[in-house]
Amino acid sequence: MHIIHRRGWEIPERQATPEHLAFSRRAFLVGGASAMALAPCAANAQRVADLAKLPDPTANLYPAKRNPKFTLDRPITAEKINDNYNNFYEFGTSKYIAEASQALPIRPWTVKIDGMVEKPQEIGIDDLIRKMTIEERLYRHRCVEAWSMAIAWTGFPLAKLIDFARPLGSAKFVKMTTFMDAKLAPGQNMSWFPWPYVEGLTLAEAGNELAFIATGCYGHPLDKQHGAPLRLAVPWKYGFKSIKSIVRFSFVEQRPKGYWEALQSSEYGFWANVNPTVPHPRWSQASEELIGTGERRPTLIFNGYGDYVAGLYKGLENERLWA
Ligand SMILES: Nc1nc2c(c(=O)[nH]1)N[C@H]1C(S)=C(S)[C@@H](COP(=O)(O)O)O[C@H]1N2
Ligand SMILES: [Mo]
Repeated sequence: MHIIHRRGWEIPERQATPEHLAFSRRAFLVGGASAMALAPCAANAQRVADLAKLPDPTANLYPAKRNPKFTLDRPITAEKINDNYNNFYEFGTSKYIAEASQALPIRPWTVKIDGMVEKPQEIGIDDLIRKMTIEERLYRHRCVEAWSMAIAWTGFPLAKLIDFARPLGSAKFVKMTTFMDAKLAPGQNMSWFPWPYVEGLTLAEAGNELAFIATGCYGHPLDKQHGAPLRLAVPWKYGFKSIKSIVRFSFVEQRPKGYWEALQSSEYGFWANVNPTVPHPRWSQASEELIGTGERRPTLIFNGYGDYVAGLYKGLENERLWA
């Protein structure tokens, strides 16, 4: 049966509203026993830590120099807590997918760059990382479920990857896609979810200096549960925009439909910007719980990053900009 394992840092049920809950009944009816098999099991933190220590060909690049421009208004979330509280539906709908996600092989890992580009190409992750200069940045992360963390990411600006991709003038959006392998990722057998996970940004958003490709966190290569070997970090948007374990960047003319938008467009749209005054249809977005400390804080518009990004949305007042 579905057993809830709660630890000290977890948010009480009444405050945590899973992104997918509207589907749980349908999921139950469609998925039956297989959905039950995905019920959370307690992550074995030690085993996860040991697996994460396997050699990584880019390990000598870490820790990278911290970029002092990106500061926090709160302490960094303890790594142990962050490592054991994740959203990664490919490995199940609970927060305890850390152990299951270790099944993902992250080498070799090929990134495909295609669509409206001068020349479509494929590049191995280690070649890609070594073409970039990686740096550390401290970013806030605000999940649409009203919890937040503060993370030391390492990586490079998405703008650098776009320079490398050389998109054509006709490209308007970058569409990113996660790996697809239902044999490795049991969540991908849940056929009512729109696999593979996809997210998109306008090229203006993607070129903003905050849009970051994380290849590491907490001073070492990325852990699998965080979306190794490369994931997006767009801290002014709700967490679901920050797609994990990316295998493809496509430059396209049409606005891509993201995973959550495809699942439930009445709750999740394309822009997904953070705004405390616009509630999610099923709960308030006014405040957030800091995972690890239990502190509750008011949520800030654009998650506090308005100075960087508010200008991107001028003239789009008729769009649904907020989750
Ligand atoms: N491929 C993929 N990317 C994903 C998700 C997912 O389920 N699959 N979940 C998103 C959501 S809802 C959040 S809040 C963040 C969580 O990132 P974290 O586990 O590193 O905190 O990842 C985002 N990226
Ligand atoms: Mo999220």
